[in-house]
Amino acid sequence: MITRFTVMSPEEAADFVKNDDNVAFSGFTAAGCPKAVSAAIARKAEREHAADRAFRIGMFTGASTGDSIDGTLSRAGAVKFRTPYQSSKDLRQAMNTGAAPYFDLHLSHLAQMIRYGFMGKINFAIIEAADISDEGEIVPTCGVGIAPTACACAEKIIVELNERHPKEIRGMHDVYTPADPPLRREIPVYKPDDRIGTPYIKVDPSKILCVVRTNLENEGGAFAPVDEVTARIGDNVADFLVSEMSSGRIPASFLPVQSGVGNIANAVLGAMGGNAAIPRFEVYTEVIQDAVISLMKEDRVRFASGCSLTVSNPAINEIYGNLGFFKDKLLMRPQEISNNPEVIRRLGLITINTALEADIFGNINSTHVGGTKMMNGIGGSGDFTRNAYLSIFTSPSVAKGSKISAIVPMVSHHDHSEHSVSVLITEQGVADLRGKSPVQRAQAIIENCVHPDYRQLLRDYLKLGAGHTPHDLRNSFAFHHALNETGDMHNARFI
Ligand code: 0RQ
Repeated sequence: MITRFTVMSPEEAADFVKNDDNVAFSGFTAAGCPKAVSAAIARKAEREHAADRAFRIGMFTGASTGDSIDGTLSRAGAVKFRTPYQSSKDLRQAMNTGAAPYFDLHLSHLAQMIRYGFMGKINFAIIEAADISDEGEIVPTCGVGIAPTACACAEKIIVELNERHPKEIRGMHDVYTPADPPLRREIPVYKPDDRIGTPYIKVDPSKILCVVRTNLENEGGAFAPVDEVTARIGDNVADFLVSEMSSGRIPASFLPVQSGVGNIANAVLGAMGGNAAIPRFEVYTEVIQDAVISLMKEDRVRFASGCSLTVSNPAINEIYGNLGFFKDKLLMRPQEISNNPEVIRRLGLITINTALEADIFGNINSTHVGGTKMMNGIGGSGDFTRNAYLSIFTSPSVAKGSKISAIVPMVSHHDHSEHSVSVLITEQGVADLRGKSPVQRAQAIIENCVHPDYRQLLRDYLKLGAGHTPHDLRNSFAFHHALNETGDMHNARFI
């Protein structure tokens, strides 16, 4: 029950936010994000612009958001600055025309960068809550993100109290903020289900400007059904992991799994769960998706620690309707803990992320189409890949009706280097890159992962260069030139 805080409408709360302010939002993906106040800020921006007054804000989030943050504010032309990850069509367009400056960074870094003062002042934290006490204990909803640091560093806090989320989810979050250097100690997570913090974000109640009551459902979308390509990728990952267990390179008790976001990631987890040779496993990840919930019900996943419950609305309703079953199996942490390199290395994670483009030597582009246009951002893929026990990248071998080969001579943008990538898996097969020289890696990738349409072209490319990593710089981007000039990488020719 709220007794202490002033209740306001979204419009009244939004009115505190002024041109040029910096605002930090709770949540991670659309899960846990506020919706009403951000949409009201966008309407305020439209009114200000109509009156010929400037109105743009700096935006800090956990990861991507729902349409009520990135969609409404970018369509209103109200983005002064945005970090660290997004997946909105409208914001993407604004970023790629320069209308919305975007800083893409590893998700585990953002909260500490804010605390270090690297990112400037935060004027407002806008936090979606399932509950709030007079003492300033805020229970987040389905995603934590940077909310603890946002609350600690912001001058003022606006709380969106969303009645769709039951107060009884208190206990599903573990809020812990490491001390900053030189005082930082180890983060004492030794098992995925270790709890090290509080089940709420503790804030100074005097910083809470107001509470906005809402009853809005999550904005997350549904997943595409598994198709032939994603099913084959999933099976290839599961079969590879089984062979690693048989050879003793993964312990018989298995290791915790991190899996990226999207349809491929969902299909991979489904295939792992369906493979009887893989024992019941644990998940230590950032985004807990629908497949994890299904596998929990089938007793194939024992426990999942993440930063958000990025699940469809039927799945979230099922969790809330059956808290007795799910509450001790799901835990949400701030992203600087879910994605923490120290913890990832200690737990020995098997990490599975999706590439936009890979090159024959094992370098990965996760972010830029054609080397120039930002798709989403690096997200947590770098946090996990660089520190994994076993880092796997998956991708369909071709895109856009096979006019694009996902595997090219040289990546057009570089997010994950050959030094961090252990295994590449497409629907064609598996390239195990561990312990191989660049030429050996290229041979494994071309023969096992590349679509048959593009294999000969890439074999020919490999013969052109010399040196340890035999690139031929006149021809490294022949695939991309062919796509730009003819609309089809099949037309790539080497000079
Ligand atoms: O286009 O949307 O028009 O159909 O890219 O590709 O194959 O559907 O795969 O949705 O999993 O996205 C890397 C972007 C993959 C994502 C990326 C086109 C393709 C399609 C999407 P359409 P798919 P996904 C956890 C970890 C970085 C962050 C990360 C991502 C669209 O996984 O953002 O890993 N990763 N975070 O047709 C041009 C190519 C292409 C291409 C595919 N080579 N060139 N277009 N496409 N390959 C999550 C968080 O951190 C929160």
